[in-house]
Amino acid sequence: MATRNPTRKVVITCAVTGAIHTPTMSPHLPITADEIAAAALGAWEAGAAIVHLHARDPKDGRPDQRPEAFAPFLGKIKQESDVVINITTGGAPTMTVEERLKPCAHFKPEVASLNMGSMNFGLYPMLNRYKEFKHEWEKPYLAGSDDRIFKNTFKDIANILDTCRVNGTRFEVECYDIGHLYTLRHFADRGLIKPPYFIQSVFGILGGIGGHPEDVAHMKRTADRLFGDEYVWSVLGAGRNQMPIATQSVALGGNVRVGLEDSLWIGPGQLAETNAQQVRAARQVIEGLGLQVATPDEARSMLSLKG
Ligand code: KMH
Ligand code: ZN
Repeated sequence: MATRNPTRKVVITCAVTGAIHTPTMSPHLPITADEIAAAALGAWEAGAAIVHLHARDPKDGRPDQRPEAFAPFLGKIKQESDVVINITTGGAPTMTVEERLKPCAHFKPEVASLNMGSMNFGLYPMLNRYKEFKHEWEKPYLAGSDDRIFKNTFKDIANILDTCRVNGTRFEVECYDIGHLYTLRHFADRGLIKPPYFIQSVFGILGGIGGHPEDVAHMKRTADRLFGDEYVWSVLGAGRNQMPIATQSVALGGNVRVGLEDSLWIGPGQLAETNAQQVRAARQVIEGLGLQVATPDEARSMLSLKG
């Protein structure tokens, strides 16, 4: 990956709601289709080239992977913007891979996420921060992560690749640890995924690599060694890691992902009220370093998307 290019554009991805945080944790978490559409459009207006999307059940905010749950906000976002649509195939760690694949198979987006390994995904430490939960499902969902595996076997990964790539969908390759880079190399060597690889390195999930600057540097060094100039690097830092890691990535030649899926915060003890706020904060970092944010079409060309 070329690191010193003063004219390069930086791609901001915004993951607007996800499946990690629950409604009790923030009144600003987008839940309904209208809220998800407004969050995605606000992020695009603020400078995000890509929006990474999950759906939720509007009744209680639980993760919902039915294509019918995605349809209303996808329609609106496509009608009102040219932002790149990225649909999750991770869904929630409680879902089967078959369930997780449905919206990508149905909507054939430009980008889909692809999680590169089975892992522990520790949400249970968050339990202690809340005395009461708004909805019944939240507590067992968080507590259950103590004994739950986010399942992404080699067969699952091949299944997701095969199902989505026939539609021209390309992948946001989510790497939560160094081993996941080697798994990507394996699938690239099998010819199931083609460059440029869009590597989304995930830092600070309990069960994956930490959020220390050395972790970020090690991830990048390893990706450089395995993929040379055939990859586009992006990072996401969970929770309080979000902006420090975004800053490190931009300084090292990378791209950034922000959004309420990854962090509910805009500063210490201060909840982000919108996704756009986090996009603006990332943009400030990028422009502060003398760089520019990529438009959706520039991101399409950098990532060889179908458009
Ligand atoms: N929630 C993130 C840590 C997915 O949707 O496929 C990773 C993610 C997974 O976005
Ligand atoms: Zn996601």
